[in-house]
Amino acid sequence: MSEIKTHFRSCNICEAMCGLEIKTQDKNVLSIKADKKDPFSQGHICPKAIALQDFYSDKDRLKTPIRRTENGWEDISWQDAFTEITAQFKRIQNQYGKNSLGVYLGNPNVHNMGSMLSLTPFLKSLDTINRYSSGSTDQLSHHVSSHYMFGAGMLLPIPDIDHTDFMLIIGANPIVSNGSMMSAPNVGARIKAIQKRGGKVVVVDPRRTETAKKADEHLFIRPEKDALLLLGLIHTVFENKQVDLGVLETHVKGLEKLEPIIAGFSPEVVSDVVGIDAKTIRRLAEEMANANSAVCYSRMGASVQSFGGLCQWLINVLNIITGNLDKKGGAMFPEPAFDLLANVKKSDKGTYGKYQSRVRKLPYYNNEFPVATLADEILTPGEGQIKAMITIAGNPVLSSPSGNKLGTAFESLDFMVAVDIYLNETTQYANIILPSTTGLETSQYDVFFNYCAVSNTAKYSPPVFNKEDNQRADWEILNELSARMNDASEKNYPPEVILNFGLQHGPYGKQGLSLKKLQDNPHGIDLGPLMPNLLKRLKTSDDKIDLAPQLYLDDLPRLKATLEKPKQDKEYPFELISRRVARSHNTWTKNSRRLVKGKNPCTLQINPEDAKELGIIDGQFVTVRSRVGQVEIEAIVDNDILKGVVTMPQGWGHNYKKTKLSVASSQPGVSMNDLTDANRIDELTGTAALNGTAVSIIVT
Ligand SMILES: Nc1nc2c(c(=O)[nH]1)N[C@H]1C(S)=C(S)[C@@H](COP(=O)(O)OP(=O)(O)OC[C@H]3O[C@@H](n4cnc5c(=O)[nH]c(N)nc54)[C@H](O)[C@@H]3O)O[C@H]1N2
Ligand SMILES: Nc1nc2c(c(=O)[nH]1)N[C@H]1C(S)=C(S)[C@@H](COP(=O)(O)OP(=O)(O)OC[C@H]3O[C@@H](n4cnc5c(=O)[nH]c(N)nc54)[C@H](O)[C@@H]3O)O[C@H]1N2
Ligand code: SF4
Ligand SMILES: [Mo]
Repeated sequence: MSEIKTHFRSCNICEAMCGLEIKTQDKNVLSIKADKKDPFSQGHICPKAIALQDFYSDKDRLKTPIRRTENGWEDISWQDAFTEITAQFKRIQNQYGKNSLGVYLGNPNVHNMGSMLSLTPFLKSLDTINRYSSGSTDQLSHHVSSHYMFGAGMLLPIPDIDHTDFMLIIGANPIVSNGSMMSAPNVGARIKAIQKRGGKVVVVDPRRTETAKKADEHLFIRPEKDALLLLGLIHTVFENKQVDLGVLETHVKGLEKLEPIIAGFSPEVVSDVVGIDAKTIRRLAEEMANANSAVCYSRMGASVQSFGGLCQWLINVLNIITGNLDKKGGAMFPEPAFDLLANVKKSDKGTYGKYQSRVRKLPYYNNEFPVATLADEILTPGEGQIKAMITIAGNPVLSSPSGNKLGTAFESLDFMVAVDIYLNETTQYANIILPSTTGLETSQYDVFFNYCAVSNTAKYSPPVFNKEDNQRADWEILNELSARMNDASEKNYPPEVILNFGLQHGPYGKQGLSLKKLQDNPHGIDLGPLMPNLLKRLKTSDDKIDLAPQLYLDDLPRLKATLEKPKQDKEYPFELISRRVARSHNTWTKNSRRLVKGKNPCTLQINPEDAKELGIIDGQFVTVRSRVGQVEIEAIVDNDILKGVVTMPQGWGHNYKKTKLSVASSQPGVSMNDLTDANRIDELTGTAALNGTAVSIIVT
């Protein structure tokens, strides 16, 4: 036995980036605990962190490339795998055109420094416009509003939760999710601190969530009505003559366009449809406008629904007109040490709206098409049809709308590759799977989520365990594929080289920040609280913040139409929304026995009045049916969910026979994305409308 070693690193499962203290001996993990000296997480971790050990030692995890044959999967060498993949991609692109190759990037890419720093040249080497990612089931509408209002999709306004006096949380459950587009370990303590300093937290959600229970006030809202609520709030601020742009006064344009358009959305007009009375909407607007500092913050419930684009715009508008943008305690802009905006030019329109998708004419934002139309692009014949795919760290068969149908589409491809750690619901359709190192075997600096962080810090984590000779990191796989697609002998730079260059040339480079400095400070370095900085960082060509970009104004009639009293949908009378649970992360963590032990949380929550009307008792199995599919699931009768709404967790459905997930498949649950409809999208941004699916409940 050799000596016991202590390692410090950031957890890279979710965006909270918690500092971990990991003790190892030889190839074994002895313990994973919170690193109390991490300046960002200050001793917080959640139950998922210990699963890093389980992923490391998971016997189901793939370690060598495998190829699907008529007799099942066989091991192949890395060389043979790379040779076959590039030959097939080139053959298909020669025969059917460059865009016949599609690529889907999943969420773990964003939590992986190597991938983040290798993807741009890799995607270029594929030379296809057919790019897709989990972004269009997630935060896309945030980037779109940042792009149109501030000039760059990565200028993301983040709630200054540690200094605010009033926090309005719409459609987010950070106590469980640990914050999203708000990297903030220990949200519970931060909410308590708001209350302790005399502030107030209000949660707006169709479910009385774990976060709502810690807040000062919870307001039930009907699904997908948040944009109307926001207009009611903005209307009130105008009517009360409380518009106050603060220091941004001379840098804001479009205010005059707002007043006339909000005229039709008074609290009295929207109240019935939203499900919150007009008096409360008025009070909320007043509380926000009167607070010393205030911030409206929203996430999945307000972005991944039919009006996600409008919601993110209106939230920015509300924060701006109450004087809370780029202000302490309001919505602020983190300034990360590795600067992704360094090369973004002012007036750079990027690829926003540059193309439309072939089949459904959906917009191309953030260099990609919406995943809601990926199956159409694979299944619809004609020039530009996708014939080959590569998925990288993604499981869209479980994560995207009508996911099971996307599986059928993958099955019809000429050739498919997956870069992944498991043989799972998506990768089962691949011809070749390239397994990468993961978690404790990788180095990490968070290139993306420092843009969402509630304070500025920097931390580098070397791998805890060296990879085995035959293993490859994601970035090595991507760089090898790029070189071969380009017929080049030179490879891209390794991530550490790019990171070091970026740190030295970034905003803290002059103060001596470098990779070496981070290596010398293994707990991470505190770079200070969020500071007002928008005016020096704005990327709009006229240096103005655009309060009323035309594309949002053009989308308002679609919202206005929903004010007509919605007819009761007799066939599908319930609205299905998603929820997250504490001991799971999206679709891929359920092969950890420690995370899934106990009662399966994949249940349908239904309001007691609805249950009574349908004759459903707690624990009974029911069929949930939507226009596109159906699942059987255990019903839990629960007062925390609004009448007429039902909720189930996202990320389940490990019931496919051809996967290799022995733990996950022993407790499979069902996939809510067999119910969500790829044709339901936010028409403005193309984001999937995963919340608000019309369903019926059938007692079996
Ligand atoms: N109904 C509904 N659907 C949703 C959501 C919802 O709220 N409701 N949420 C959406 C959101 S926010 C997101 S982000 C998406 C996520 O959508 P996806 O990104 O498609 O799904 P993940 O579960 O993150 O899949 C991650 C994949 O990466 C693999 N993997 C894990 N670690 C590594 C690694 O280190 N390297 C490599 N190469 N592979 C790895 C896993 O095995 C898995 O196959 O789901 C979305 N889908
Ligand atoms: N434990 C755990 N943590 C995670 C993840 C995980 O899978 N598990 N996934 C991570 C990822 S990838 C992400 S993107 C984040 C997401 O982080 P969050 O957005 O904070 O998490 P969700 O649970 O999706 O919260 C969405 C909330 O919106 C509500 N909602 C649904 N529809 C509507 C609506 O129409 N209007 C309103 N106002 N509310 C609505 C739901 O009831 C739910 O409470 O979580 C991250 N953290
Ligand atoms: S909150 Fe997120 S980053 Fe922190 S320990 Fe849990 S999974 Fe890891
Ligand atoms: Mo996400």
